[in-house]
Amino acid sequence: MTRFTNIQHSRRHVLQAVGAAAAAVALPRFAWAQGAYKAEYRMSTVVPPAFAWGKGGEIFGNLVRERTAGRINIKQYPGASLVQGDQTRELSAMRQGIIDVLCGAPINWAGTARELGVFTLPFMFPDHKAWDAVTGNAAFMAEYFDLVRKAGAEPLAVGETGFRQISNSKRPLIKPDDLKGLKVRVVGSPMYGEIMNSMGANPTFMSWADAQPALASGAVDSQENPLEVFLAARVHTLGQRYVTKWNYSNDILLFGIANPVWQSWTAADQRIVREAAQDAAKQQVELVRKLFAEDVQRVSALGVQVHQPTPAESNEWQIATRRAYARWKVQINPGMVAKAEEIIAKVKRA
Ligand code: X2X
Repeated sequence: MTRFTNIQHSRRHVLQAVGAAAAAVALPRFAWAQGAYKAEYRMSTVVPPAFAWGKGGEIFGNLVRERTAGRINIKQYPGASLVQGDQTRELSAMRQGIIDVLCGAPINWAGTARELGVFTLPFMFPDHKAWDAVTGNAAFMAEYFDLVRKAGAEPLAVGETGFRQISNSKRPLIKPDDLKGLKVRVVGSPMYGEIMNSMGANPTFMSWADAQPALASGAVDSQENPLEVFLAARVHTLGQRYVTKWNYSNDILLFGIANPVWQSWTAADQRIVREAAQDAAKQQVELVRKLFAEDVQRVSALGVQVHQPTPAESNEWQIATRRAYARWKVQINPGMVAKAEEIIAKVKRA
């Protein structure tokens, strides 16, 4: 045996010994951790409870507090304030222990866990029926939830952030060419940037906190968000006069708990928290859908011109984004996107 392998050998021995010692102390510490609940569990939401999305977080926190008699106290931090407003850092902050509870859109975490973006491809879902078929497919969601666990969180339930619609200060957007030269604020998802680029727009990546002053000052001309966000944030007061309700992307709202926090709770509490998230998600989806049904009327009443594309126009938008779709399907998760496509095709045929 050479000297070199000898050293390797003894090093392995030392590592084994250290490992065994760690395991010996880990067991009682883990048992202790099960009883050690924190006084407060921090939940990040990008927007506050005046928005359906933030409301979902509020309902969840309240249900958990009531049903655990205050044992689990979830405090909501809206405005993504735990990450200084930079919503793209939510998932990495959760991994670092800064955030305990997620109630957010995976599109914001594209830089940390791109594979979670399977719901956000352009014009993937023709309607809510298709969206429901995918998010309600047990096998599909089991696979997705495994990805969430690998990303560091126990997934509990899925709400809906809402179909995203584009607005701008300059002109009605009827066909892809109309986007040429517009400065469009998008969230920190490179895919959204590419979608805008493919139609000749100039995308800029910005947090929601930065987007509002940028719209107000005219530094950007355009943004895209569900109309319930447009209404709650009063985006029409930021110079946005034209809306196209093109339904181009509809992310889930993921309710999840950081893995180590999840493991520190008793099985009984885990069950309570999971059910609370499912109940909150159900209420949140109902709220988003109710707001979706009335949004054209409410946005129009503010003096904003709302365009609802005809099927032929929708087809044009879809064609313009087809390459971006194909490229990002491969980069996000080709297998899962293909499964979603199959589920959607079946719904369309039915
Ligand atoms: O920043 C946005 O546009 C928002 C609120 O929709 C997201 O967090 C993705």
